[in-house]
Amino acid sequence: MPHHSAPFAKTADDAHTARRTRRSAAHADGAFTADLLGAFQTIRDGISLFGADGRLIMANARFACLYGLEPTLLTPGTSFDAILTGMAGPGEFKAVHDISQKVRQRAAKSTAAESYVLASTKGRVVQVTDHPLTAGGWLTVHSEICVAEACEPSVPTSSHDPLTGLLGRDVFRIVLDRSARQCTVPTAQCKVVSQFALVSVSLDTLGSINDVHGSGTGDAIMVAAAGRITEMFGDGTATARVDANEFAILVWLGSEPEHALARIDRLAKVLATAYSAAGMELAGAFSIGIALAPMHGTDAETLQRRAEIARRSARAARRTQPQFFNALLEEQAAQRRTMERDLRQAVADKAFGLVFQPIVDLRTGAISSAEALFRWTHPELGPVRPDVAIAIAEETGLIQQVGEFVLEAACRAARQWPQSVSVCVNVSATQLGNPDFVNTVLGVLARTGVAPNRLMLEVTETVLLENQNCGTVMESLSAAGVRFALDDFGTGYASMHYLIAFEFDQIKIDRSFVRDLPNRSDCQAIIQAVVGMGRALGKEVVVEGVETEEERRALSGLGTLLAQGFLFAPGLPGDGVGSFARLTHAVRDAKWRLDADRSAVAQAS
Ligand code: G
Ligand code: G
Ligand code: MN
Repeated sequence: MPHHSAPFAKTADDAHTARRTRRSAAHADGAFTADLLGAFQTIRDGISLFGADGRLIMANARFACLYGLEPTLLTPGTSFDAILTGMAGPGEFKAVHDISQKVRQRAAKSTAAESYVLASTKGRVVQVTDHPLTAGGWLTVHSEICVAEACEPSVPTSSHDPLTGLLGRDVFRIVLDRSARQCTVPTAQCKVVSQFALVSVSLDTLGSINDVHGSGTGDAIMVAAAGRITEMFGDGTATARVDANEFAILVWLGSEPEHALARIDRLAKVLATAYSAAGMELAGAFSIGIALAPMHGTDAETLQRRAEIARRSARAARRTQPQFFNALLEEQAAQRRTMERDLRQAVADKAFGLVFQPIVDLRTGAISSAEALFRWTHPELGPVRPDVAIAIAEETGLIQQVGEFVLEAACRAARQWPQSVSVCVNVSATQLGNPDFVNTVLGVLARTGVAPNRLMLEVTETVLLENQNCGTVMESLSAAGVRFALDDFGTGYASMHYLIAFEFDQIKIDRSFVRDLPNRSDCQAIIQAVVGMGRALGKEVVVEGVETEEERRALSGLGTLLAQGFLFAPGLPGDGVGSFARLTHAVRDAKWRLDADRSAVAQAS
């Protein structure tokens, strides 16, 4: 037992006290021990005190009662092993043997208190906290967190989640509460800090797994994931299922925090490997967030909130590696809450705008259609990125209203344009998955008097992937004459399957293929192939993100007919008097260059 420099040994008096404590613990001398034991008997928690030799110095009656131990085992001098055997027996705390090794190691090395959780097969859950002693040995506090039968109304009776067998939400909250209270912030008097990590894990694709493969498959994956968590953190670590698709793990960092954190990293990899369920190999998308105590919080609520903020940020960035909490994330989360609140008001006030970006026919320079792009300027935060605003609208259930606003405003603008020019509107997963969307679209078309074939709905592959109802909604709308574009083609799965499974009229090649196009023979080859495929399938092909004259010229050589990008025009106001003239005016320069190009070719030949 290494003697860490006791923070008490400062004055002669302190040194004397420390020496005396050491001597008392070591010798367990009669009167002093009896006094302590008397005091211990009045405490609600079980208390046990072991010496450096691994033998019992004293334990209170509550300790014996919690684990159903024979009273004879409480005799001073009983070995730790004998008591563990007793615990595994009548009280049925089977896991105790797994942790005994760890307890000894901790007692030998650690200077900080650490907790773990023991559960009996009868449903009793005990949170155990070891306090290593300066003199060697350890004092342990055993707090009952859940009882088999409700003898106290304040204690939850259902300790475990019935599906996964992990701890349930209420019990976990109590464990977290106690642990948070016990992890101390270092002060001048006490440098000993018990640190732990609260790990929040969610299976983000549980909903879609349930929808596609049935909830039995979703359950099977949750059970398998819980098994992988237990395998990695089975030794008394509190592991819980806290929501339908959410796990929580409380990991004590002890004297070697980097080991514990590496274990969490490994868990991320382990969870991400495929699951065999319903005769298939299925992957699950997990997100993991970590808040550290006491660094990120010293109460359960703060720690839970911050671990969740970290997890959501991992989710938003589609990171599979654990994300630690940091202050910037909290600021972003606060901004998001502000936006959520104010988006509601903006919906009520219809305080949004649209801009329209022309799609140009490269042969003539004429505008063939224009894409409506959503714009929202927050009163304090300024312009909000449309993908962020749309994501918030989806989460808050405001997407139907926002979507209808966009459709209506886009069609109202298109009514003022030439009949030959279509209007393109982006639609999100939640919109297209809702069967009511068919009537929303048809209603808007009827109200604005725009012909259905002048409306082109832009859909990304992710939308199709995340939603199973899309097919039927698209079929109904196609039957009514509405057209569809496959947006951002090439960035997702570039699945040829979608091109035949759904009725797309147009393919929009993502702008990433256009960057530096004149020097990229690989991108040229891809664009040429997609253009050829579009021609063969009878689908229009649009190249997005054309920014330079060189890119345009390279594209013309690849047989591309339609293009969109800042070279022609950015998004522009497209509504009101003279709106179309404004769009035409913007692309006039491009048209002029096109004509110049053509006459140069004529002169050369
Ligand atoms: O215009 P900007 O580049 O900032 O748009 C960023 C993203 O937001 C683009 O991917 C675009 O498809 C999306 N977006 C813009 N307007 C809308 C809209 O009205 N509905 C949906 N679902 N997405 C939009
Ligand atoms: O994902 P979607 O294709 O719907 O995205 C459209 C977005 O692309 C619009 O918000 C628009 O602002 C942006 N965009 C349009 N043209 C260009 C361009 O030439 N370069 C870049 N970087 N972005 C563009
Ligand atoms: Mn688009």
